[in-house]
Amino acid sequence: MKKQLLTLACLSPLAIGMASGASAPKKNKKVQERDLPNVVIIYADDLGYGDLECYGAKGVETPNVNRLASEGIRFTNTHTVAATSTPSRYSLLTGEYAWRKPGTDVAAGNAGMIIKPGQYTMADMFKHAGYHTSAFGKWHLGLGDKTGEQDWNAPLPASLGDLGFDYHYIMAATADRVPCVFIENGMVDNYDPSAPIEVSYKENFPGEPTGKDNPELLYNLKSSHGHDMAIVNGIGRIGYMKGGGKALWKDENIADSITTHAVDYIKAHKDVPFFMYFAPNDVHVPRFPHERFRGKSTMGFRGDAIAQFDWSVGEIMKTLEELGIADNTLVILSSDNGPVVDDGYDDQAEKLLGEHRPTGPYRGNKYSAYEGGTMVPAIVRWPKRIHASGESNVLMSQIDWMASLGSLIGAKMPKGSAPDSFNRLGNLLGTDATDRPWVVEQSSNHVLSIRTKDWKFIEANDGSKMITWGPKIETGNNKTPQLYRMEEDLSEKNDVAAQHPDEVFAMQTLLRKIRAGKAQLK
Ligand code: NG6
Ligand code: CA
Repeated sequence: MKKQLLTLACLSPLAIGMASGASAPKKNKKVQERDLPNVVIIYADDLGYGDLECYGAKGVETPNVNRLASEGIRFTNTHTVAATSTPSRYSLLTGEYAWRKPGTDVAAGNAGMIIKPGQYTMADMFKHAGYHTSAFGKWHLGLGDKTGEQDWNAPLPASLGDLGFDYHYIMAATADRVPCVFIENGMVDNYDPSAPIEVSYKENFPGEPTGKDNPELLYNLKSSHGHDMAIVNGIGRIGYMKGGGKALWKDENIADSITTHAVDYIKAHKDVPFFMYFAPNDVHVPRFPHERFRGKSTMGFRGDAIAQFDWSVGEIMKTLEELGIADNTLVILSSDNGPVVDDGYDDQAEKLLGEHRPTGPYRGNKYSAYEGGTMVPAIVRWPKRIHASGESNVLMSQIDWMASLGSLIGAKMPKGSAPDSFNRLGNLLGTDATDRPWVVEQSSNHVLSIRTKDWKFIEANDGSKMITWGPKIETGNNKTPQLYRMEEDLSEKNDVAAQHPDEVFAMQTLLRKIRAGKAQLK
């Protein structure tokens, strides 16, 4: 590859721009452009394996994602680490299985930082390799140094800047959790001094309405389960909140806000290598897409949110193309966990589903130990290196993306960092079709499964068969270990554990080794 020295000093700060409030890249003499690509990870929320047109979606068009797939590689056997957001994101960004680390379950909006500043993150990795680094959209990994003690009216004492991100414009947790404001570089964006912000996950603030007591105020979306605490923008939330004023988001504008900031960031950093973690809110609840996407699908707001997600992808790609940097930008598109249809709001998603199958052929959903919980779409495009467009059914886990990208950019990973992440760059770039020998999947109640190309093993657990607190979802729990033959039984219908005791034993032994951190990949 051509090696060229890039002197950042010659770039004028104005050229780099501050349009999105992003800080200008620091002058760093060590920064060399080794013809390395920009790296953009587009990480959707709750987008299922079957939710994109190029993965068989019905009733919604996703032309921008389809194009990405047709110009790159469409993966058909990619797994998240967990069936919910916080643990999946933790694992993606640290290369450590979340189940090794207490406190990585679905986080409240006032959780303190789950990744500690001393921990080596994917952002650190890119930053140390000379990249400018950024995060947009859903965070859900805690902010500030202490849970519940953040002062949202002042700069947060700890935020993404301490984890290697040079710039961030994020939501603290999810759209259904307070605080309902964007955070830019550790401070509430568009802060309104006339409406100081208070947040509690324990008790309401005197005089504030709640979804539970004032359902008549839920003028935008009613809740189907939970989501009955603070009311913001006519929608019930998880957690209590007071104030916010003009800083409060309007759900219909979330995709626009996130996408616009990301586009501005790309424009401002077109001349330096950048890493962007772009994490849209779509298609997580509350689904309340902008008017211009309403009716774009036959499925109501859930399908319309998929169309909105596709639009965001299109804006990012269009920007890269217009700036002439798309060819040398590695774009990875995926999701944080499987899909859920009714996740607590009365948005008619179930009624209007029609023939659409959010999990494709897979059983279970978000939260579940079945494949529907962790099987997700994955698309990789990098015209400069990936010429053959096509499809790959290589068995892949997101846990490996940190080490793989590290290898691509020649990162020096400190000892002990990304302990569960293996360099499988060839899988990602389509030059090596060797399957990962196994991947581990974590359900929402911490049941671990092992998936190989041929088998699926779910460890024994005596929890309930169905989620007990709202969504009508099979957990995958069973008092005895389950074993499925994935080649002939994609939808995990026939448990063959009793017929294959040796295989069950082998899987249990392997899982024990993995838990002990002693399972190496061959
Ligand atoms: C659940 C929420 C659900 C969603 C999920 C986390 C209720 C009733 N349900 O507890 O709506 O927020 O947590 O989703 O509160 S995730 O994709 O961020 O992991
Ligand atoms: Ca999610």
